[in-house]
Amino acid sequence: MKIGITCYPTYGGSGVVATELGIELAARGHEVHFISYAMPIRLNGASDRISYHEVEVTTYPLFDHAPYTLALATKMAEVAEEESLDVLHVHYAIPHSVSALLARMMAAPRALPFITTLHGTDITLVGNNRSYLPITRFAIEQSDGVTAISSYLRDRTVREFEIKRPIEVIPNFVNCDLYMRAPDQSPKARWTRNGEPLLMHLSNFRPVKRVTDVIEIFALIREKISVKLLMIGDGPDRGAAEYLVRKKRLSKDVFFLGKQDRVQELLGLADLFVLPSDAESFGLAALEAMACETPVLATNAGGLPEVVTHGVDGYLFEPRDVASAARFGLEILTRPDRGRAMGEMARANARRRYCSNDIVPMYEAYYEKVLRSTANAAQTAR
Ligand code: GMT
Repeated sequence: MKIGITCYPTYGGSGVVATELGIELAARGHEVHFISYAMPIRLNGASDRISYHEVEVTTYPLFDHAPYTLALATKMAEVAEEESLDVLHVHYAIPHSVSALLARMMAAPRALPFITTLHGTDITLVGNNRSYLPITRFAIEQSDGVTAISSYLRDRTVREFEIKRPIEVIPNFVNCDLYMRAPDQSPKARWTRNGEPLLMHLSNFRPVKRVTDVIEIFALIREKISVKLLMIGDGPDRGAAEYLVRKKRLSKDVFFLGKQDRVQELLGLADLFVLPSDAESFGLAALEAMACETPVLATNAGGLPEVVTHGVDGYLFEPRDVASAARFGLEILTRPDRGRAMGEMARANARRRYCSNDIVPMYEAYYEKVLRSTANAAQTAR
């Protein structure tokens, strides 16, 4: 198939999923065209079956806000025509599904079906805003196919947006051959001494991630044992987290690494991964850690209980309950045998339920289903 993919190319889970999907689809022989305003992170030079088409947004003094949605729609229609695309697959509903809808109309009478994958904040935060809700609902209903990355997100979308059309759950995935425990644990010595355990957090440091709670949890654990923390990623709340570290006099124990490309090499060194988000439709970073045999301490929020099994491959706690989180964390870190056993279960569960080898064929089958029903509908209309 010839597939056009649009996503936010910046540091966010939906962009990562879209990019990994494109890479996996290309490896399986499909031709993939990324259409976005910047090259997605993790994409550079991935495959010669992947092309990147940049959307240029022209500004004009009259425009307070450059109309990206329109420039994207135009680019989608152009690429579809020039590259004979079979299908467009947009990740994150706003505004991508609206652009795809316009592109489909521009391409007519040529068929250009589009699939929208819902990732989370497009529904739970942004889409729920009154100014976006009606158009998001409209574009979801108009999509030729809609998928959600967890049952939680599917159910919430149907309930809150009163969606009538079917939404298929195709969960996020991880490449289990790439994400695995580092056989050589020596790089850990860059941050730890004398076998100290290492905690890790990875996110885009947006308010919903509660990065200051990571520091609070770490501080409570640090009161009891000698331990270190790596904070990976960047975003609006990094400053608040760094300030809290200084205030709590933990600067020698906490390391902020900023954005990292090869996170699998770091996650495989951790003894515990911490994700205290207020909301999380899936929690891709938790899954990536699990594939690396790292047990997870996460909130009992959104889709996270679909990923982490409490007491088996990690622990779940109520959002903002940092005291319980620290207690669970200490249980793992003070009993390394228990931590290792949970880590092994984490990898086994990630492999069994969320390996790219099993999930990517679900997308292929879904594309084929959508293409078949579009072709049938066109035939009936003739
Ligand atoms: O979490 C974010 O701020 C980024 C956001 C995105 O769309 O880029 O992440 C969402 O999509 C990820 C990939 O499907 C999920 O793993 C995250 O759980 C989801 N974030 C939230 O629901 C807050």
